Amino acid sequence: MAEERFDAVVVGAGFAGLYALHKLRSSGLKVRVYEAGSGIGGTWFWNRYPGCRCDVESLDYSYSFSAELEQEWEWTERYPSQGELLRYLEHVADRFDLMRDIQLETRVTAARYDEATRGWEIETDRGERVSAQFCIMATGCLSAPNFPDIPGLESFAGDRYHTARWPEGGVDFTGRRVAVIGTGSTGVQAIPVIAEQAEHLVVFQRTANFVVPARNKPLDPELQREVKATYPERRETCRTSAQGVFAPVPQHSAMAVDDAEREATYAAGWAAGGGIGILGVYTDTVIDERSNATAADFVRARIREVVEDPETAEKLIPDGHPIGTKRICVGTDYFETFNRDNVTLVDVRATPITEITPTAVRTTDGEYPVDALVCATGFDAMTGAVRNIDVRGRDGASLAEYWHAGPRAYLGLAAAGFPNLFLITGPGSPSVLSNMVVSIEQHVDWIAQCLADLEAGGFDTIEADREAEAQWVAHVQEVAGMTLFLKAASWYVGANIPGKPRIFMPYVGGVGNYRNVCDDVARDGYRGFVRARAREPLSVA
Ligand code: NA7
Repeated sequence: MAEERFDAVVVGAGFAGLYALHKLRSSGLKVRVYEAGSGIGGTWFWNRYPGCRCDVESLDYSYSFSAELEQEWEWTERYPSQGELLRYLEHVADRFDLMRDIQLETRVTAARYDEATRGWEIETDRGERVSAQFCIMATGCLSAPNFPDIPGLESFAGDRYHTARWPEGGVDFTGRRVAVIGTGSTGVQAIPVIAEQAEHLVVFQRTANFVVPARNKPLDPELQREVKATYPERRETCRTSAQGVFAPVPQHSAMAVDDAEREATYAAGWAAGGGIGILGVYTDTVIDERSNATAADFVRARIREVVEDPETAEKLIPDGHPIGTKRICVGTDYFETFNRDNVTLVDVRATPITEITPTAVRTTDGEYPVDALVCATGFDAMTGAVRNIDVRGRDGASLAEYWHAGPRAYLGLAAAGFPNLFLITGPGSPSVLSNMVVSIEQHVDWIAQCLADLEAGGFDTIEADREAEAQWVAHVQEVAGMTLFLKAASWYVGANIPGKPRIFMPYVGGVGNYRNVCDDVARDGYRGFVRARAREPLSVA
Protein backbone atom coordinates (compact mmCIF):
# COMPACT_ATOMS: atom_id res chain seq x y z
CA MET A 1 0.00 0.00 0.00
CA ALA A 2 1.19 3.48 -0.83
CA GLU A 3 2.16 5.54 2.18
CA GLU A 4 1.19 8.88 0.70
CA ARG A 5 -0.56 10.12 -2.42
CA PHE A 6 0.62 13.00 -4.61
CA ASP A 7 -0.69 14.60 -7.74
CA ALA A 8 2.77 14.32 -9.23
CA VAL A 9 6.07 12.72 -8.34
CA VAL A 10 9.11 14.24 -10.01
CA VAL A 11 12.28 12.18 -10.24
CA GLY A 12 15.40 14.36 -10.01
CA ALA A 13 16.17 17.81 -8.63
CA GLY A 14 18.36 19.32 -11.31
CA PHE A 15 17.37 22.20 -13.58
CA ALA A 16 14.36 20.18 -14.82
CA GLY A 17 13.06 18.83 -11.53
CA LEU A 18 13.37 22.14 -9.71
CA TYR A 19 11.39 24.01 -12.32
CA ALA A 20 8.83 21.19 -12.60
CA LEU A 21 8.24 21.40 -8.86
CA HIS A 22 7.85 25.16 -8.91
CA LYS A 23 5.57 25.17 -11.93
CA LEU A 24 3.30 22.30 -10.90
CA ARG A 25 3.05 23.51 -7.34
CA SER A 26 2.09 26.95 -8.65
CA SER A 27 -0.79 25.25 -10.49
CA GLY A 28 -2.01 23.91 -7.16
CA LEU A 29 -0.71 20.36 -7.41
CA LYS A 30 0.69 18.37 -4.54
CA VAL A 31 4.18 17.41 -5.67
CA ARG A 32 7.04 15.37 -4.25
CA VAL A 33 10.55 15.42 -5.75
CA TYR A 34 12.95 12.57 -5.10
CA GLU A 35 16.65 13.22 -5.58
CA ALA A 36 19.39 10.61 -5.31
CA GLY A 37 22.11 13.14 -4.44
CA SER A 38 22.71 14.59 -1.03
CA GLY A 39 22.03 17.99 -2.55
CA ILE A 40 20.04 19.49 -5.40
CA GLY A 41 21.59 20.50 -8.72
CA GLY A 42 21.68 17.32 -10.82
CA THR A 43 24.47 17.63 -13.37
CA TRP A 44 25.91 20.54 -11.44
CA PHE A 45 25.84 18.65 -8.18
CA TRP A 46 27.62 15.54 -9.42
CA ASN A 47 30.16 16.91 -11.90
CA ARG A 48 32.64 18.61 -9.57
CA TYR A 49 35.75 17.63 -11.45
CA PRO A 50 38.49 20.24 -11.90
CA GLY A 51 37.69 22.72 -14.66
CA CYS A 52 33.98 21.80 -14.86
CA ARG A 53 32.08 24.56 -16.58
CA CYS A 54 29.05 24.88 -18.81
CA ASP A 55 29.78 25.51 -22.49
CA VAL A 56 26.65 27.61 -22.95
CA GLU A 57 27.01 31.21 -21.81
CA SER A 58 25.63 32.02 -18.36
CA LEU A 59 23.29 34.80 -19.52
CA ASP A 60 21.42 32.23 -21.62
CA TYR A 61 21.98 29.09 -19.53
CA SER A 62 19.57 30.28 -16.85
CA TYR A 63 15.87 30.18 -16.08
CA SER A 64 13.59 32.66 -17.80
CA PHE A 65 10.40 31.90 -15.87
CA SER A 66 10.89 34.64 -13.29
CA ALA A 67 11.78 38.18 -14.28
CA GLU A 68 12.76 38.92 -10.67
CA LEU A 69 15.17 36.01 -10.58
CA GLU A 70 16.61 37.08 -13.90
CA GLN A 71 17.23 40.57 -12.61
CA GLU A 72 18.57 39.79 -9.16
CA TRP A 73 21.07 37.05 -10.02
CA GLU A 74 24.50 38.36 -11.03
CA TRP A 75 26.64 36.07 -13.15
CA THR A 76 30.36 36.56 -12.76
CA GLU A 77 31.80 34.83 -15.83
CA ARG A 78 30.99 34.40 -19.49
CA TYR A 79 30.67 30.63 -19.00
CA PRO A 80 29.39 29.58 -15.58
CA SER A 81 31.54 27.25 -13.51
CA GLN A 82 30.05 24.22 -11.80
CA GLY A 83 30.29 26.01 -8.44
CA GLU A 84 28.49 29.09 -9.68
CA LEU A 85 25.70 27.02 -11.27
CA LEU A 86 25.24 25.08 -8.07
CA ARG A 87 25.00 28.31 -6.07
CA TYR A 88 22.47 29.62 -8.59
CA LEU A 89 20.29 26.51 -8.29
CA GLU A 90 20.52 26.62 -4.50
CA HIS A 91 19.43 30.25 -4.65
CA VAL A 92 16.48 29.27 -6.86
CA ALA A 93 15.49 26.53 -4.42
CA ASP A 94 15.60 29.00 -1.53
CA ARG A 95 13.87 31.79 -3.33
CA PHE A 96 10.93 29.62 -4.40
CA ASP A 97 10.86 27.62 -1.20
CA LEU A 98 11.41 24.36 -3.05
CA MET A 99 13.27 22.30 -0.46
CA ARG A 100 10.15 21.46 1.58
CA ASP A 101 8.92 19.21 -1.24
CA ILE A 102 12.28 17.65 -2.15
CA GLN A 103 13.52 14.50 -0.50
CA LEU A 104 17.29 14.13 -0.90
CA GLU A 105 19.40 10.96 -0.77
CA THR A 106 16.50 9.00 -2.14
CA ARG A 107 16.73 7.10 -5.39
CA VAL A 108 13.56 6.06 -7.17
CA THR A 109 13.98 2.38 -7.97
CA ALA A 110 10.62 1.48 -9.49
CA ALA A 111 7.52 3.11 -10.92
CA ARG A 112 4.47 0.99 -11.75
CA TYR A 113 1.29 2.07 -13.47
CA ASP A 114 -1.80 0.92 -11.64
CA GLU A 115 -4.89 0.45 -13.84
CA ALA A 116 -7.19 0.61 -10.84
CA THR A 117 -6.16 4.07 -9.71
CA ARG A 118 -4.94 5.24 -13.12
CA GLY A 119 -1.82 6.45 -11.46
CA TRP A 120 1.72 5.46 -10.53
CA GLU A 121 3.11 3.54 -7.57
CA ILE A 122 6.60 4.73 -6.90
CA GLU A 123 9.23 2.94 -4.85
CA THR A 124 12.48 4.28 -3.50
CA ASP A 125 15.70 2.77 -2.24
CA ARG A 126 14.63 3.78 1.26
CA GLY A 127 11.74 1.35 1.03
CA GLU A 128 9.14 4.05 0.67
CA ARG A 129 6.13 3.54 -1.53
CA VAL A 130 4.00 6.46 -2.64
CA SER A 131 1.41 6.95 -5.34
CA ALA A 132 0.87 9.78 -7.78
CA GLN A 133 -1.43 10.47 -10.67
CA PHE A 134 1.51 11.65 -12.75
CA CYS A 135 5.14 10.60 -12.80
CA ILE A 136 7.64 13.00 -14.28
CA MET A 137 11.13 11.85 -15.16
CA ALA A 138 13.49 14.79 -14.69
CA THR A 139 16.37 12.37 -14.60
CA GLY A 140 18.73 14.18 -16.97
CA CYS A 141 20.24 13.21 -20.31
CA LEU A 142 23.79 12.84 -19.01
CA SER A 143 23.45 11.43 -15.53
CA ALA A 144 24.13 7.69 -15.66
CA PRO A 145 27.95 7.47 -15.65
CA ASN A 146 29.68 5.13 -18.07
CA PHE A 147 32.59 3.20 -16.56
CA PRO A 148 35.00 1.72 -19.10
CA ASP A 149 34.93 -2.02 -19.47
CA ILE A 150 38.68 -2.53 -19.09
CA PRO A 151 40.05 -5.75 -17.59
CA GLY A 152 41.52 -5.19 -14.15
CA LEU A 153 39.88 -1.80 -13.55
CA GLU A 154 38.61 -2.96 -10.17
CA SER A 155 42.06 -4.19 -9.19
CA PHE A 156 43.64 -0.74 -9.37
CA ALA A 157 45.09 -0.05 -5.93
CA GLY A 158 45.47 3.72 -6.26
CA ASP A 159 42.64 6.26 -6.18
CA ARG A 160 40.02 5.82 -8.86
CA TYR A 161 37.57 8.51 -9.90
CA HIS A 162 34.80 9.07 -12.40
CA THR A 163 34.41 12.74 -13.28
CA ALA A 164 30.64 12.54 -12.74
CA ARG A 165 31.10 11.14 -9.22
CA TRP A 166 33.79 13.51 -8.05
CA PRO A 167 34.37 13.79 -4.28
CA GLU A 168 32.75 16.86 -2.73
CA GLY A 169 35.93 18.16 -1.15
CA GLY A 170 37.91 17.93 -4.41
CA VAL A 171 41.13 16.01 -5.01
CA ASP A 172 44.71 17.19 -4.61
CA PHE A 173 46.90 15.65 -7.31
CA THR A 174 50.08 17.42 -6.20
CA GLY A 175 53.10 15.16 -6.54
CA ARG A 176 51.06 12.32 -8.02
CA ARG A 177 51.16 10.46 -11.30
CA VAL A 178 47.70 10.60 -12.83
CA ALA A 179 46.00 8.86 -15.75
CA VAL A 180 42.96 10.36 -17.48
CA ILE A 181 40.95 8.09 -19.76
CA GLY A 182 38.67 10.00 -22.12
CA THR A 183 38.96 13.17 -24.15
CA GLY A 184 35.34 14.31 -24.59
CA SER A 185 34.02 17.62 -23.24
CA THR A 186 34.80 16.54 -19.69
CA GLY A 187 38.35 15.30 -20.31
CA VAL A 188 39.05 18.43 -22.34
CA GLN A 189 38.08 20.61 -19.36
CA ALA A 190 39.78 18.52 -16.68
CA ILE A 191 43.09 17.67 -18.39
CA PRO A 192 44.64 21.18 -18.41
CA VAL A 193 43.77 21.73 -14.74
CA ILE A 194 45.01 18.33 -13.58
CA ALA A 195 48.20 18.79 -15.62
CA GLU A 196 49.02 21.93 -13.66
CA GLN A 197 48.87 20.03 -10.40
CA ALA A 198 50.05 16.51 -11.12
CA GLU A 199 53.66 15.43 -11.14
CA HIS A 200 52.91 13.61 -14.36
CA LEU A 201 49.73 13.16 -16.39
CA VAL A 202 49.12 10.45 -18.97
CA VAL A 203 46.13 11.08 -21.23
CA PHE A 204 44.57 8.02 -22.87
CA GLN A 205 42.76 9.17 -25.99
CA ARG A 206 40.49 6.91 -28.02
CA THR A 207 39.03 9.57 -30.31
CA ALA A 208 40.71 12.88 -31.02
CA ASN A 209 38.13 15.62 -30.71
CA PHE A 210 37.54 19.00 -32.24
CA VAL A 211 38.18 21.49 -29.47
CA VAL A 212 37.63 25.22 -29.77
CA PRO A 213 38.84 27.78 -27.23
CA ALA A 214 36.24 28.98 -24.71
CA ARG A 215 37.87 32.36 -24.10
CA ASN A 216 36.14 32.44 -20.79
CA LYS A 217 36.43 35.76 -18.95
CA PRO A 218 34.80 37.79 -16.22
CA LEU A 219 31.41 38.99 -17.39
CA ASP A 220 31.41 42.64 -18.36
CA PRO A 221 28.95 44.36 -15.96
CA GLU A 222 27.83 46.68 -18.73
CA LEU A 223 26.99 43.73 -20.98
CA GLN A 224 25.09 42.09 -18.14
CA ARG A 225 23.08 45.28 -17.59
CA GLU A 226 22.27 45.52 -21.28
CA VAL A 227 21.14 41.91 -21.45
CA LYS A 228 18.99 42.29 -18.35
CA ALA A 229 17.34 45.34 -19.88
CA THR A 230 16.35 43.34 -22.94
CA TYR A 231 15.81 39.88 -21.48
CA PRO A 232 12.23 39.33 -22.72
CA GLU A 233 13.26 39.81 -26.36
CA ARG A 234 16.49 37.85 -25.90
CA ARG A 235 14.69 34.90 -24.32
CA GLU A 236 12.11 34.91 -27.08
CA THR A 237 14.90 34.77 -29.66
CA CYS A 238 16.39 31.77 -27.86
CA ARG A 239 13.03 29.99 -27.64
CA THR A 240 12.41 30.31 -31.36
CA SER A 241 16.00 29.63 -32.44
CA ALA A 242 17.57 26.40 -33.65
CA GLN A 243 19.61 25.64 -30.53
CA GLY A 244 18.17 27.82 -27.82
CA VAL A 245 21.05 30.26 -27.73
CA PHE A 246 21.30 33.94 -28.63
CA ALA A 247 23.32 34.03 -31.82
CA PRO A 248 23.08 35.47 -35.30
CA VAL A 249 21.18 33.23 -37.71
CA PRO A 250 23.50 32.02 -40.51
CA GLN A 251 22.43 33.19 -43.93
CA HIS A 252 24.31 31.15 -46.50
CA SER A 253 26.35 28.08 -47.27
CA ALA A 254 30.04 27.93 -46.49
CA MET A 255 30.42 27.24 -50.21
CA ALA A 256 28.87 30.55 -51.13
CA VAL A 257 31.94 32.55 -50.10
CA ASP A 258 35.55 32.43 -51.25
CA ASP A 259 38.35 30.84 -49.25
CA ALA A 260 39.68 34.13 -47.89
CA GLU A 261 36.31 35.28 -46.58
CA ARG A 262 35.60 31.90 -45.04
CA GLU A 263 38.99 31.78 -43.36
CA ALA A 264 38.46 35.27 -41.93
CA THR A 265 35.03 34.30 -40.62
CA TYR A 266 36.38 31.21 -38.87
CA ALA A 267 39.33 33.19 -37.51
CA ALA A 268 36.92 35.70 -35.99
CA GLY A 269 34.93 32.83 -34.46
CA TRP A 270 38.09 31.25 -33.08
CA ALA A 271 39.16 34.57 -31.56
CA ALA A 272 35.71 35.14 -30.04
CA GLY A 273 35.65 31.67 -28.45
CA GLY A 274 32.90 29.06 -28.17
CA GLY A 275 31.46 26.65 -30.72
CA ILE A 276 29.07 28.99 -32.50
CA GLY A 277 31.76 30.99 -34.29
CA ILE A 278 32.92 27.81 -36.03
CA LEU A 279 29.78 25.66 -36.32
CA GLY A 280 27.07 28.30 -36.44
CA VAL A 281 28.25 30.74 -39.09
CA TYR A 282 27.07 28.88 -42.17
CA THR A 283 23.76 27.19 -42.85
CA ASP A 284 25.16 23.84 -43.94
CA THR A 285 28.13 23.03 -41.71
CA VAL A 286 26.53 19.85 -40.36
CA ILE A 287 24.66 19.11 -43.58
CA ASP A 288 27.15 19.35 -46.42
CA GLU A 289 30.43 17.43 -46.35
CA ARG A 290 32.39 20.02 -48.29
CA SER A 291 31.20 22.85 -46.06
CA ASN A 292 31.94 20.76 -43.01
CA ALA A 293 35.46 20.04 -44.21
CA THR A 294 36.24 23.76 -44.37
CA ALA A 295 35.45 24.18 -40.67
CA ALA A 296 37.21 20.94 -39.74
CA ASP A 297 40.35 21.89 -41.67
CA PHE A 298 40.41 25.29 -40.02
CA VAL A 299 40.48 23.69 -36.57
CA ARG A 300 43.04 21.08 -37.65
CA ALA A 301 45.35 23.88 -38.79
CA ARG A 302 45.04 25.57 -35.39
CA ILE A 303 45.99 22.33 -33.64
CA ARG A 304 49.12 22.02 -35.78
CA GLU A 305 49.98 25.63 -34.96
CA VAL A 306 49.62 25.19 -31.21
CA VAL A 307 51.12 21.77 -30.58
CA GLU A 308 54.90 21.90 -30.82
CA ASP A 309 55.70 18.21 -31.28
CA PRO A 310 54.45 17.24 -34.78
CA GLU A 311 53.88 13.62 -33.79
CA THR A 312 51.72 14.62 -30.83
CA ALA A 313 49.89 17.14 -33.01
CA GLU A 314 48.98 14.42 -35.52
CA LYS A 315 47.61 12.23 -32.76
CA LEU A 316 45.44 15.13 -31.60
CA ILE A 317 44.05 15.85 -35.08
CA PRO A 318 40.46 14.60 -35.27
CA ASP A 319 39.79 12.36 -38.22
CA GLY A 320 36.95 10.03 -39.06
CA HIS A 321 33.98 12.15 -38.03
CA PRO A 322 32.69 15.45 -39.37
CA ILE A 323 33.15 18.42 -37.06
CA GLY A 324 30.06 19.00 -34.89
CA THR A 325 28.70 15.46 -35.24
CA LYS A 326 30.26 14.51 -31.94
CA ARG A 327 29.64 17.28 -29.42
CA ILE A 328 32.21 20.00 -30.12
CA CYS A 329 34.41 20.50 -27.06
CA VAL A 330 34.99 23.94 -25.64
CA GLY A 331 38.26 24.14 -23.75
CA THR A 332 40.87 26.35 -22.18
CA ASP A 333 44.50 25.67 -23.07
CA TYR A 334 43.62 22.13 -24.08
CA PHE A 335 46.06 21.68 -26.96
CA GLU A 336 48.66 23.87 -25.21
CA THR A 337 48.67 21.34 -22.36
CA PHE A 338 50.33 18.77 -24.60
CA ASN A 339 53.38 21.06 -24.87
CA ARG A 340 54.06 20.54 -21.16
CA ASP A 341 56.94 18.27 -20.10
CA ASN A 342 54.76 16.51 -17.56
CA VAL A 343 52.06 15.41 -20.00
CA THR A 344 52.09 12.28 -22.18
CA LEU A 345 49.48 11.47 -24.80
CA VAL A 346 48.67 7.84 -25.56
CA ASP A 347 46.58 7.05 -28.60
CA VAL A 348 44.66 3.97 -27.54
CA ARG A 349 43.43 3.29 -31.03
CA ALA A 350 47.02 2.68 -32.10
CA THR A 351 48.04 1.02 -28.83
CA PRO A 352 44.91 -0.19 -27.02
CA ILE A 353 44.69 -0.51 -23.25
CA THR A 354 44.94 -4.22 -22.53
CA GLU A 355 44.63 -4.16 -18.78
CA ILE A 356 44.73 -2.11 -15.62
CA THR A 357 46.97 -3.55 -12.95
CA PRO A 358 47.06 -2.48 -9.28
CA THR A 359 49.72 0.10 -10.13
CA ALA A 360 49.54 0.89 -13.84
CA VAL A 361 47.66 1.19 -17.10
CA ARG A 362 49.02 -1.35 -19.54
CA THR A 363 48.75 -0.92 -23.31
CA THR A 364 50.01 -3.03 -26.22
CA ASP A 365 52.99 -0.68 -26.19
CA GLY A 366 54.01 -0.76 -22.55
CA GLU A 367 53.06 0.13 -19.04
CA TYR A 368 52.25 3.52 -17.48
CA PRO A 369 52.60 3.43 -13.68
CA VAL A 370 50.14 5.83 -12.00
CA ASP A 371 48.90 6.70 -8.51
CA ALA A 372 45.46 7.89 -9.55
CA LEU A 373 43.09 6.99 -12.36
CA VAL A 374 40.44 9.40 -13.65
CA CYS A 375 37.68 8.07 -15.88
CA ALA A 376 36.31 10.88 -18.01
CA THR A 377 34.40 8.28 -19.95
CA GLY A 378 31.01 9.91 -20.20
CA PHE A 379 27.50 8.63 -19.77
CA ASP A 380 24.89 6.16 -20.88
CA ALA A 381 23.27 9.19 -22.45
CA MET A 382 19.60 10.04 -22.90
CA THR A 383 18.14 6.69 -21.84
CA GLY A 384 20.48 5.37 -19.12
CA ALA A 385 18.93 7.10 -16.12
CA VAL A 386 15.34 6.19 -17.01
CA ARG A 387 16.24 2.61 -17.89
CA ASN A 388 17.92 2.24 -14.51
CA ILE A 389 14.49 2.61 -12.92
CA ASP A 390 12.13 -0.35 -13.19
CA VAL A 391 9.35 1.48 -15.04
CA ARG A 392 6.27 -0.64 -15.74
CA GLY A 393 3.34 0.64 -17.76
CA ARG A 394 0.10 -1.02 -18.84
CA ASP A 395 -0.01 -4.76 -18.19
CA GLY A 396 3.31 -4.60 -16.39
CA ALA A 397 5.22 -3.82 -19.60
CA SER A 398 8.77 -2.69 -18.91
CA LEU A 399 9.96 0.60 -20.41
CA ALA A 400 13.51 -0.77 -20.67
CA GLU A 401 12.17 -3.66 -22.76
CA TYR A 402 9.92 -1.40 -24.78
CA TRP A 403 13.08 0.50 -25.66
CA HIS A 404 15.22 -2.57 -26.32
CA ALA A 405 15.70 -1.61 -29.99
CA GLY A 406 16.11 2.08 -29.17
CA PRO A 407 14.00 4.64 -27.32
CA ARG A 408 10.47 5.33 -28.56
CA ALA A 409 8.65 8.38 -27.30
CA TYR A 410 6.11 10.70 -28.89
CA LEU A 411 7.73 14.14 -29.12
CA GLY A 412 10.31 12.78 -26.68
CA LEU A 413 7.68 13.50 -24.02
CA ALA A 414 5.71 10.30 -23.49
CA ALA A 415 5.81 6.63 -24.46
CA ALA A 416 2.84 4.60 -25.69
CA GLY A 417 1.66 2.16 -23.03
CA PHE A 418 2.89 4.38 -20.19
CA PRO A 419 -0.04 6.69 -19.36
CA ASN A 420 0.55 9.78 -17.24
CA LEU A 421 4.32 9.39 -17.45
CA PHE A 422 6.32 12.29 -18.85
CA LEU A 423 9.97 12.52 -19.84
CA ILE A 424 11.60 15.92 -19.57
CA THR A 425 14.01 16.38 -22.48
CA GLY A 426 13.49 12.75 -23.41
CA PRO A 427 14.83 11.00 -26.50
CA GLY A 428 13.22 12.45 -29.62
CA SER A 429 13.26 16.01 -28.31
CA PRO A 430 15.97 18.65 -29.01
CA SER A 431 17.46 18.10 -25.55
CA VAL A 432 21.24 17.73 -25.81
CA LEU A 433 21.35 19.53 -29.15
CA SER A 434 20.06 22.64 -27.46
CA ASN A 435 20.53 24.93 -24.53
CA MET A 436 19.12 22.49 -21.97
CA VAL A 437 17.49 25.17 -19.83
CA VAL A 438 15.43 26.46 -22.75
CA SER A 439 14.31 22.94 -23.62
CA ILE A 440 13.57 22.09 -20.00
CA GLU A 441 11.38 25.15 -19.54
CA GLN A 442 9.53 24.38 -22.76
CA HIS A 443 8.80 20.80 -21.68
CA VAL A 444 7.78 21.74 -18.16
CA ASP A 445 5.49 24.52 -19.38
CA TRP A 446 3.92 22.17 -21.92
CA ILE A 447 3.38 19.43 -19.36
CA ALA A 448 1.89 21.87 -16.84
CA GLN A 449 -0.55 23.17 -19.45
CA CYS A 450 -1.36 19.61 -20.46
CA LEU A 451 -2.21 18.65 -16.87
CA ALA A 452 -4.36 21.76 -16.49
CA ASP A 453 -6.19 20.92 -19.72
CA LEU A 454 -6.74 17.34 -18.56
CA GLU A 455 -8.26 18.62 -15.35
CA ALA A 456 -10.43 21.16 -17.16
CA GLY A 457 -11.66 18.50 -19.58
CA GLY A 458 -12.40 16.01 -16.84
CA PHE A 459 -9.78 13.59 -18.16
CA ASP A 460 -7.63 11.61 -15.81
CA THR A 461 -5.19 9.91 -18.15
CA ILE A 462 -3.14 10.87 -21.17
CA GLU A 463 -1.04 8.51 -23.20
CA ALA A 464 0.90 8.65 -26.44
CA ASP A 465 -0.84 6.91 -29.32
CA ARG A 466 1.40 4.15 -30.70
CA GLU A 467 0.97 5.18 -34.32
CA ALA A 468 1.71 8.85 -33.59
CA GLU A 469 4.74 7.77 -31.63
CA ALA A 470 6.01 5.59 -34.49
CA GLN A 471 5.60 8.48 -36.90
CA TRP A 472 7.49 10.84 -34.62
CA VAL A 473 10.34 8.37 -34.10
CA ALA A 474 10.56 7.94 -37.89
CA HIS A 475 10.55 11.71 -38.31
CA VAL A 476 13.41 12.11 -35.81
CA GLN A 477 15.46 9.60 -37.81
CA GLU A 478 14.51 11.15 -41.12
CA VAL A 479 15.64 14.62 -40.07
CA ALA A 480 18.88 13.24 -38.61
CA GLY A 481 19.43 11.44 -41.93
CA MET A 482 19.40 14.80 -43.70
CA THR A 483 22.48 15.82 -41.71
CA LEU A 484 26.00 14.47 -41.20
CA PHE A 485 25.22 13.39 -37.63
CA LEU A 486 24.84 9.74 -38.55
CA LYS A 487 28.44 9.67 -39.80
CA ALA A 488 29.85 9.72 -36.28
CA ALA A 489 29.98 6.94 -33.71
CA SER A 490 28.81 9.32 -31.00
CA TRP A 491 26.87 9.02 -27.78
CA TYR A 492 24.00 10.68 -29.69
CA VAL A 493 23.56 7.27 -31.36
CA GLY A 494 24.52 5.21 -28.32
CA ALA A 495 27.85 4.17 -29.85
CA ASN A 496 29.79 4.73 -26.61
CA ILE A 497 27.96 1.97 -24.75
CA PRO A 498 28.75 -1.59 -25.84
CA GLY A 499 25.55 -3.33 -26.97
CA LYS A 500 23.37 -0.20 -26.94
CA PRO A 501 21.11 -0.01 -30.00
CA ARG A 502 22.37 2.45 -32.58
CA ILE A 503 19.64 5.00 -33.06
CA PHE A 504 19.97 8.75 -33.23
CA MET A 505 18.31 9.97 -30.05
CA PRO A 506 17.99 13.77 -29.94
CA TYR A 507 15.78 15.75 -32.35
CA VAL A 508 17.87 17.79 -34.71
CA GLY A 509 14.97 19.79 -36.19
CA GLY A 510 15.56 22.82 -33.96
CA VAL A 511 14.16 24.18 -30.72
CA GLY A 512 11.83 26.72 -32.35
CA ASN A 513 10.34 24.27 -34.86
CA TYR A 514 9.93 21.65 -32.18
CA ARG A 515 8.15 24.10 -29.87
CA ASN A 516 5.71 24.90 -32.68
CA VAL A 517 4.96 21.21 -33.17
CA CYS A 518 4.30 20.72 -29.44
CA ASP A 519 2.08 23.80 -29.31
CA ASP A 520 0.13 22.68 -32.38
CA VAL A 521 -0.38 19.25 -30.87
CA ALA A 522 -1.82 20.80 -27.71
CA ARG A 523 -3.98 23.27 -29.63
CA ASP A 524 -5.28 20.42 -31.71
CA GLY A 525 -6.75 18.69 -28.67
CA TYR A 526 -3.52 16.81 -27.94
CA ARG A 527 -3.31 15.24 -31.36
CA GLY A 528 -1.50 11.92 -31.20
CA PHE A 529 -2.32 11.42 -27.53
CA VAL A 530 -5.18 9.42 -26.11
CA ARG A 531 -7.02 11.06 -23.22
CA ALA A 532 -9.55 9.22 -21.11
CA ARG A 533 -11.98 9.73 -18.27
CA ALA A 534 -12.35 7.22 -15.50
CA ARG A 535 -14.77 4.40 -16.27
CA GLU A 536 -15.13 5.60 -19.84
CA PRO A 537 -13.80 3.82 -22.89
CA LEU A 538 -10.65 5.35 -24.33
CA SER A 539 -11.18 7.75 -27.20
CA VAL A 540 -8.56 9.01 -29.61
CA ALA A 541 -8.32 12.79 -29.41
P1 NA7 B 1 31.94 11.80 -23.73
O1 NA7 B 1 31.76 12.94 -24.65
O2 NA7 B 1 31.13 10.57 -23.99
O3 NA7 B 1 33.48 11.45 -23.72
C1 NA7 B 1 33.94 10.27 -23.12
C2 NA7 B 1 35.35 10.03 -23.54
O4 NA7 B 1 35.79 8.80 -22.99
C3 NA7 B 1 35.51 9.90 -25.04
O5 NA7 B 1 36.74 10.43 -25.40
C4 NA7 B 1 35.48 8.39 -25.22
O6 NA7 B 1 36.06 7.97 -26.42
C5 NA7 B 1 36.26 7.95 -24.03
N1 NA7 B 1 36.01 6.58 -23.65
C6 NA7 B 1 34.84 6.01 -23.27
N2 NA7 B 1 35.02 4.72 -22.99
C7 NA7 B 1 36.33 4.45 -23.20
C8 NA7 B 1 37.12 3.29 -23.08
N3 NA7 B 1 36.59 2.13 -22.71
N4 NA7 B 1 38.43 3.39 -23.39
C9 NA7 B 1 38.97 4.55 -23.77
N5 NA7 B 1 38.27 5.69 -23.90
C10 NA7 B 1 36.96 5.63 -23.62
O7 NA7 B 1 31.62 12.22 -22.23
P2 NA7 B 1 31.96 13.59 -21.49
O8 NA7 B 1 31.69 13.41 -20.06
O9 NA7 B 1 33.28 14.09 -21.89
O10 NA7 B 1 30.92 14.59 -22.10
C11 NA7 B 1 29.55 14.26 -22.15
C12 NA7 B 1 28.75 15.47 -22.45
O11 NA7 B 1 28.63 16.27 -21.27
C13 NA7 B 1 29.32 16.42 -23.43
O12 NA7 B 1 29.14 16.06 -24.75
C14 NA7 B 1 28.62 17.72 -23.10
O13 NA7 B 1 27.34 17.71 -23.69
C15 NA7 B 1 28.49 17.64 -21.63
P3 NA7 B 1 35.16 7.83 -27.78
O14 NA7 B 1 34.91 9.24 -28.23
O15 NA7 B 1 33.87 7.14 -27.35
O16 NA7 B 1 35.97 7.04 -28.68
